[in-house]
Amino acid sequence: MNQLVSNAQRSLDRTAIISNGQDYSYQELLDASCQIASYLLDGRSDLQEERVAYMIQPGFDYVKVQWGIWRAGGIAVPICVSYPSASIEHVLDDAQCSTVVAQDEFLALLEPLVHQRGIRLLNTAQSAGNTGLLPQVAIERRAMILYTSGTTGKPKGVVTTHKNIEAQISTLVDAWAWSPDDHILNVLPLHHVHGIINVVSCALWSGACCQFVKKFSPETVMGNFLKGDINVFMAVPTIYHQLISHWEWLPEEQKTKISHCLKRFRLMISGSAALPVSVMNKWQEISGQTLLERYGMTEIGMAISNSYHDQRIPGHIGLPLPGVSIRLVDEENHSVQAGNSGEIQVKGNSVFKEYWNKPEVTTASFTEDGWFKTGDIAMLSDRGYRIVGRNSVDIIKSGGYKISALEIEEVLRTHTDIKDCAVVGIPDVEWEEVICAALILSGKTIDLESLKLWIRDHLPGYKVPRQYMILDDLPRNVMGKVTKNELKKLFVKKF
Ligand code: MCA
Ligand code: AMP
Repeated sequence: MNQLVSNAQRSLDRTAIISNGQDYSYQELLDASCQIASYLLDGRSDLQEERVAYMIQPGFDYVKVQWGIWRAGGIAVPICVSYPSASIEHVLDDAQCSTVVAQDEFLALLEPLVHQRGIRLLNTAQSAGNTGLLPQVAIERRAMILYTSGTTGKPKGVVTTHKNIEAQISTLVDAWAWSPDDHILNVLPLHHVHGIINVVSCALWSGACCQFVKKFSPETVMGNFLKGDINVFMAVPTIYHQLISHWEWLPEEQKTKISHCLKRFRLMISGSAALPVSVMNKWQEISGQTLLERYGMTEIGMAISNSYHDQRIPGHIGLPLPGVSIRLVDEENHSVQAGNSGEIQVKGNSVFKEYWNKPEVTTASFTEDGWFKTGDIAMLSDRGYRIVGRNSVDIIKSGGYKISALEIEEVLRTHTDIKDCAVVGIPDVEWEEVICAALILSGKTIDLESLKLWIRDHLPGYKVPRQYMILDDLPRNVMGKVTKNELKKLFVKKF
């Protein structure tokens, strides 16, 4: 049986989730997810790894559907709630989904898409009353597909099994000393590992309470902290940056109240992007909390973490988590000596099974002896691992999201006024990188305001370029390849 479900049976009366101002016990979560599972099965005995997509705001409904899919033997495919139609279509087609479960607010957007494809559309509100026998799902079976950007154009589906997910969760529960008395606030989107595994699943595995806000804002977060129940928080560096800016504008009395309340937290964690030392230090001043920085990736869950019990080193990501093997290698795949930089490669039960329907890409992402190649470059010293860069200039990190420059370029090139383009990320203290697009026009002019609206129909907001530059030609090397580092310099100079 799914370990999350069997753990929940030990905490039936405890509060599992708080969302929309309502408390839900573990018993209610088990009952509701059983009803969803039966509703999905509709008389069958097992979904046999059918892909079930779901578009649901963070909260109780999200978790009951995720657990319902797992309990029915399906593969859970979360869809980002801010995706435009084009991005949703990619997920539905690539994962070959048989069913979509959605809240009322998304039905109008989804109806034409599922209709064209003959996909079953279910409404979360209609599942009540169904219960039946649920299948035994072996832990080697596939459980989830998350879409992640890479160095190929469109996002790829990362498949994890129940066994991978259980390894990812249990390692963190031990390493970060989760307990049933914990109460965490989730502000993260639930189509990525950070929110799904580190926040929601670790809390529910531990019999703790997970509280949701629909969307992050510093005011909502601080307001919830001040109620005094929350004692664990996890976020990306951009969020800590925004919380700091908000705190700095508050009246002195309010600042003191918030700082006092933050000092009582058991644990605050930062990840998904490099935590600037200035943000770590400022947060320490405000909250008395030394942020625990850790490193992970959709394909591997969390791999490297600063210590819960010992010193946390600024600018460093720590040491491998228990059960995770790490090596740093040079371009010929030879291990590098301490003090030299190399690509991080990972092995362990938390490493994903495959990219959905992409056997060649899966094979190419592992070495012959089974190490997963992350594309991140790090260095090891007696202070732990430190990230020093990335293999590819085409991977951009902004707001904690991993974004493919190539995916944005492919979309821009379909615009009638654009002949060619190149997308880069330039450094920024709040967002880590800001997405910038250089355009070569097919005609004389382009209306940038209407381009910005047009692109929002094709990509979610977090993948939309923030700065544009019109050029006669892109900087290129003698081979004709665009020199993105030169382009970055042009943007840095201009903005
Ligand atoms: C939004 N804005 C931006 C960006 N996004 N500006 C520059 N770069 C961006 N990427 C601007 C908008 O233009 C707008 O400005 C203003 O910010 C607010 O926009 P909004 O869309 O409301 O932003 P937000 O919703 O407040 O988002 C900020 C956020 C969000 C909360 C930091 O990006 C977020 O939830 N990030 C977390 C992503 C995450 O969970 N990543 C984990 C994946 P204006 O008003 O002027 O238009 S990585 C992972 O899972 C691995 C395993 C790991 O290691 O964790
Ligand atoms: P994603 O594929 O969206 O899961 O993003 C994973 C990527 O985020 C990694 O490959 C790293 O490049 C980056 N990342 C995650 N945690 C950290 C961290 N603590 N410091 C620097 N980069 C990080």
